[in-house]
Amino acid sequence: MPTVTLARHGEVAVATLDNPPVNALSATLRGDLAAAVVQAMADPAVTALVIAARGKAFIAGADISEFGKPPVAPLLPEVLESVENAGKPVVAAIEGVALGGGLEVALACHGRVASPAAKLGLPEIKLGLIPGAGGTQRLPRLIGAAAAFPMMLSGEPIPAQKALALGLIDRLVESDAVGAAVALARELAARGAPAKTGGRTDRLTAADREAFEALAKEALAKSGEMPNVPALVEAVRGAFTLTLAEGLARERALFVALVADERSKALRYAFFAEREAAKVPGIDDSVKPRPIARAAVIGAGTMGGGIAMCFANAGIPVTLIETSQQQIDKGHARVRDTYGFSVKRGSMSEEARERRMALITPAVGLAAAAEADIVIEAAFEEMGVKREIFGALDRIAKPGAILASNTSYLDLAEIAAATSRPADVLGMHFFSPANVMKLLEIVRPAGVAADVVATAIALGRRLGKVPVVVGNGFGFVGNRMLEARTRAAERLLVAGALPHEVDAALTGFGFKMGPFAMSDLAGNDIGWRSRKARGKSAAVADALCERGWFGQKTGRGYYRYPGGARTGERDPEVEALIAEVSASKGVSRRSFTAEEILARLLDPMVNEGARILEEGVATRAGDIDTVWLNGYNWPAWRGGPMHWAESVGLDVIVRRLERQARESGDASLEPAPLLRRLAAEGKGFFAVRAI
Ligand code: T1G
Repeated sequence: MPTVTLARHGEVAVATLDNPPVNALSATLRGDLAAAVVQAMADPAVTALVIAARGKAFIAGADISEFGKPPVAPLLPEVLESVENAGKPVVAAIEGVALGGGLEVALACHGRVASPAAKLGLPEIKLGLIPGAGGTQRLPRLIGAAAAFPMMLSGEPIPAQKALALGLIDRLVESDAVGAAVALARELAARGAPAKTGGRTDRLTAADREAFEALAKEALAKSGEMPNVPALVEAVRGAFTLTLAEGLARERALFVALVADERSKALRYAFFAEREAAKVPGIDDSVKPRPIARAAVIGAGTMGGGIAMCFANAGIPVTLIETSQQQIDKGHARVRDTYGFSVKRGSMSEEARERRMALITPAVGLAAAAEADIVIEAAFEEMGVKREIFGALDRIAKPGAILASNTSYLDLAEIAAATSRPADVLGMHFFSPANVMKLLEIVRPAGVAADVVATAIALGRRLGKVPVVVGNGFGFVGNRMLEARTRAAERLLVAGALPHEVDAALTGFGFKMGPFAMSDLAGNDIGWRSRKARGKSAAVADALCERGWFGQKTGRGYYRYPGGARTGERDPEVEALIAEVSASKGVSRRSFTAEEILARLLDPMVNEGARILEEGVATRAGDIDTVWLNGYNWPAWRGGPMHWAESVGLDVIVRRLERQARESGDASLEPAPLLRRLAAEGKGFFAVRAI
C-alpha cells in the first residue's frame, strides 16, 4: 500500500499520507512524500501542493523505532528542504496531532491550516532529544523564540486555538481542513513566490532574544543530568546568531549526538516499554471492556480520596463511602483541600474544582455502592477487613459490577473467595498520591474474567494512568522489589553504612529520595505493622519503632525533624542505636562507597525482578521497568531496574550477588536461576517473554 497518494483538487495537488497507526515518518513515508513533492512541482498543471493525512494523527513524528539504526535516505531534513524550497506553495492541512517531525513538516510548509481538535507540539525533549529537522530554527522564526523555547522545553502539545493565537497556524477551520488548505494554497499561488518560514527574521527581535535568554538561564539551572536542555538552548540561540543553513547544521549535529546518548536510549526504550505493557496475554481487541458510567470508592482516607479524585478528574461520577458521617466529612473535606492546593497554585480554576467536587458524592454505608459499575475498595490493609467488605459488596453491588481492591500486597484470590462472583474481582493498585502517580498495577488473580481485566486496563487509561497487568503474588511487582531494597538497606546499616550515606547514594543515582527519608515520610510504623503481621523483623527499623520514632509525623525517625522540618537532620542517637545493633550481631562495622551501596541496594531488586519474570508475575522485563518508572520515581533517563541491569551487565550482577550472599549468609541473595542462565548465555532480559 502506498503511504502517500497524490490527487488533484483543480490546479492544486493534495498529497495524503497514510501510514497507520499514527503516520510516523518511516523511511518509506519519507521517500513517498519526497516523491510526491517532486511530482507535484514537475507538473505544469499544478500551481500548489497540500499535505494532508488519514487517521487519528496528522504525523506523530519521526519513527522512533528507527533511531539507533543506520539512517535510511531520504533523511527528514532533506525532505523538508525540498518542501521549503519548492517552487510552488505547499500548505499543511492538520487534523489530529502534529508532533515532532510532524510539526516540522508543517513548519517547512508555506502555510498551515488546522481543525479545532488538532494539537501541535515538539515532544523530543521527553525522549532525551531536541527537534532534529528544523524545529529549533523554524519555530522561533514563526512565533518568536520566547514562545517557541517553552514549547520545546516542556514537550507539551498546544491546542489549535493557541497555535492560531501564536501565529503557528494561519487558519483554524471547523470542518474540511483539506478544502481550506486548498483555498489558502490557491491564494498563496496567486501571490507568487511562497514565503519561507526559514527565511523570516521579523520575530527574532532584540526583545525576543532577551526574553529567550532569561528563559534559557532558568531552564539550565534546572536541567540536572540531562544534556538535551543545554543542547536545546544552544540550538535555539543559533536562530539569532547563525544563518538558517548554519543553524540547521548546528541543530543536526546536536541532535545526532543526543540520539547516541545512553540517557536518550533509555527514554526511547521506556516509551515503547510503556506501550508494550498494555499488550496482555489473552486480552486482545476481541475482549470488550464493560461500560463504566459510575464508580464507588470504599474508604475516604488518603488513598480512597485520591482514587475518587481520579474518577472526578476523568468526568466519571463517583460515590465516596465511609463508615460514619464524621469519617466521610473528614475524607470529603480532605479532597476539597487537595483540589484547593491546585487552585492556590493556579493550575486549576475554582469552577474546575467545583465541577470535580460535584462529581464526588459522599455517603455512609456500603449500600451507596449499589448502582456503581465498578467499586474500588481502599480500606484498612487487613485481610479480615477486606473479606468482610467484599462479602457485603457481593450482596449489594449490581450484577456485572466489577469489585476491585486497592490492596498493595494482599492475596486477591483470598479476597475474591469472600464473594459469589470471583470472576468479577481483581486488584487495582494505585500509588500514593493516587491523584498524581501514573502507575496502576492491575492484579490478575487466577479466576478473574478476561473482560474484567480489559475493563480495568481501559478504565486505567481513561483515568490517565499507566496500567500494568501483574500476577497475584505477594507485593505483586513494585512492592515486592521495594521490599528487597528495604531489606538491603537495613543490611547496609548493620554492616556499617549510615542512613544519610545510603540515601545520598540513591539520590546521587537520580532518585528524588533515598529509602530512609522515604520511610520517615510515609511513616516507619507502616513497615513495622506489616513485618509483625508476617512474623518478620528488621533490627534497626524495629528498634526505631519501639521508641515511637515513626518519622516526620513524630518529629523523628531515621532523622530528626526539628520544629516540623520537612528535611531531616542526622540523629546521633539513631547512629548510636545502629552501632549497638551491629555490636549485638557481632558485626564489625566498615565504611561503604556510594558505588558499593548502589550495588547492594539495586542488585537484589534486579534479582527479585528475575524471579518475578520466572514466575510469570510480570509478562516481560519492560513491564517491570514501566512499574518502577511510573510508581517509584526511578530516574526516567536510566530506563528502569531491568534496563539498568543490562547496562551494568547481568554477569557482573550475578558475581556481586554471589559475593553478597556469601558475606551475609542470606540465601535470598543467591542469583535467581533465570538471572544466572541469561548471564551465562551472555543474553539480556529482553529476550525473555514469560508467556
Ligand atoms: N514512532 C513510532 N511508533 C510510534 C510513534 C512514533 N513516533 N508514536 C506512536 N507510535 C506507535 C506506538 O508505539 C503504538 O504502537 C501506536 O503507534 C499507537 O501509539 C525528527 C526526532 C501520537 C499521541 O514523541 O505521543 O519526531 O503499540 O498507543 O495513545 O525532530 O503515540 O500499536 O504497536 O501511543 O493514541 C516525536 C510519540 C518523535 C510522539 C498517539 N514524536 N507518540 O497516542 O497511541 S521524535 C513523539 C505519541 C521526532 C524529529 C524528532 C502517541 C500519540 P503499537 P499510542 P495514542
